[in-house]
Amino acid sequence: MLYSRYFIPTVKETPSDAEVVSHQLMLRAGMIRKLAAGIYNYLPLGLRSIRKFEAIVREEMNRAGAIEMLMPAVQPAELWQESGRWSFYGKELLRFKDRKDGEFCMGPTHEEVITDMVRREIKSYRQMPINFYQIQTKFRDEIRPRFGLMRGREFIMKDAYSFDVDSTTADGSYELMFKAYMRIFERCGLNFRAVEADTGSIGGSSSHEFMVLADSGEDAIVSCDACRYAANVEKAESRALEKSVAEEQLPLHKTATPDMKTIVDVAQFLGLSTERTIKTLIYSSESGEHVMALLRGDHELNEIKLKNCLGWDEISMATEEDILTITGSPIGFLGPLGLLSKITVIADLTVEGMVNAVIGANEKDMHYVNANLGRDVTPDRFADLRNVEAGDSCPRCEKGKLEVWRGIEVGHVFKLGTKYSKSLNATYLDADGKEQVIFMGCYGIGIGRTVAAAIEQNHDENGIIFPIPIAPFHCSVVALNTKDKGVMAAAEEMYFTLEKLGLDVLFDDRDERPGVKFKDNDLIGIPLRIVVGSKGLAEGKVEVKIRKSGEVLLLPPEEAVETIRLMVMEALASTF
Ligand code: 9G3
Repeated sequence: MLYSRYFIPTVKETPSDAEVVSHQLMLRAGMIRKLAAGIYNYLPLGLRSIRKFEAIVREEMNRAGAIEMLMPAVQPAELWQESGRWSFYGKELLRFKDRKDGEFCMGPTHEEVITDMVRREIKSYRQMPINFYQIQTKFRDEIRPRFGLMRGREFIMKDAYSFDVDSTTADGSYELMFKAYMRIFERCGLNFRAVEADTGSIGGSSSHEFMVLADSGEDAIVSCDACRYAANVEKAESRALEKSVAEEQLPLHKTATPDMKTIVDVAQFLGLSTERTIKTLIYSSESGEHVMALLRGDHELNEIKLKNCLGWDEISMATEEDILTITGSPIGFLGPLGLLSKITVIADLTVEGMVNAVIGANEKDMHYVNANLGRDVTPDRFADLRNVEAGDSCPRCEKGKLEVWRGIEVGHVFKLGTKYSKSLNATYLDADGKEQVIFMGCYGIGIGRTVAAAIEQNHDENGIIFPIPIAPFHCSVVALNTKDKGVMAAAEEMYFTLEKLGLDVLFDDRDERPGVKFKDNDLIGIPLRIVVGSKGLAEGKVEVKIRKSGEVLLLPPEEAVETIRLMVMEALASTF
């Protein structure tokens, strides 16, 4: 491709409303341009990278036996009413009416659509397992779209759906997709983790998220430094911390803690560490149920774990008036003593081992010291309620320690079970002619988000450093002075030779100063570069520059071509 005939509107200054590096660089490199909040034009350079990643996804999905199709972006409300999700989702589901006043939505995902197709076409056990996938535009009306393609409202997703006769073969389909995802993200040269994840509102029995590690990631994940355990913090299991030294239980004693509302104030006031305190939180369900959660003062409640252990759909902190009604106490002095008959009390596993703890007395400005669960109050149950922290021991191998990372979710795979096949009555006849419900799985990859995540992980102060497999071009050929016929002839010769070898080459034939060309080529992140200049040519040499390492090789043109070809082929060889 000739740079002078292409369209790469690079920009020097960093856009003010771009908060993360990938958003800044994708704008500056002329890869995307915003049309509206969370809605982007994919400019030519951005589209080339998106298409490269899609090709890798297609290759691995096809290799796993999935079959590509394409579903509509516009979906009829009736299907969502059948699945019960039309009323479940709020403003995030973009709804509209057609000319006949029919209700539709812009598809945020396609469980209903694919299940509707399958319930009409798949009627026998002989037709399964089968897995359909598409690469298609989705719309989710996020409240706060930001970070460019990382959290857009309209975005490209690869979504796949597997259909099986039972949960065992469904597990097999899940495993196939899991392995395909590992290959996809490895082939892109990304540093990622597959982590156990919460299934969220989608339902189903289990799920894994694929997280690209990056400090700008919105998710927190943990991984064990000894075994392969890794989980989203939302789901990561924590162990009861070793019991505090066995000390004798002292008599319960109520003490004044004037205006000491926070755990830290109370602990400081009493000259104790927050580890000796128990914090009391009250949560409510949408249906008006309440629960009291007890945690060690220095731990954080994981609301998803609390919601899951209660089996609630939604969860929120109780209002001040609810708290006053239930406990008679203002916030900051809450505790379970004397309230067992009024509210369910669930304590985190670590609280069980605490001795002589400080806890709210359900009275303004009063706390108990030397509270001992089991003696002074017995919670209704103990559960894993807290967020794991770095340094916690691994819940799987016991000897490893957990490390916390920030991650960008680029993929999510779910075991759906019969959640959609039941509500949409997608059944099949088994070998005995008996009607059975189909078992499903669903598997998503954010296409644009993965390209953005790759940039988050691969950039420096000069711009993007594309991994070769998803680079818009493998190599650029920069002619230093386009006025010099010898230089242009040699540069064109290398450009055509590399193109004929099947490489994607950007020939920077612009009549621009070398500095401008180098800055642009650094910014747009082309991984390899050949620089042709009259001085070098006089010595029969050209420069090969490797963007990632900054290494510069001085080689004869033929050798330069061969070196580049080998580097690209090596990077593209799918390592499986
Ligand atoms: C909606 C809206 C937003 C949503 C959903 C539905 C997320 C929704 C979960 C999934 C699960 C999997 C197939 C590909 C992989 C992910 N946000 N989810 O169902 F109506 Cl507005 O999409 N779907």
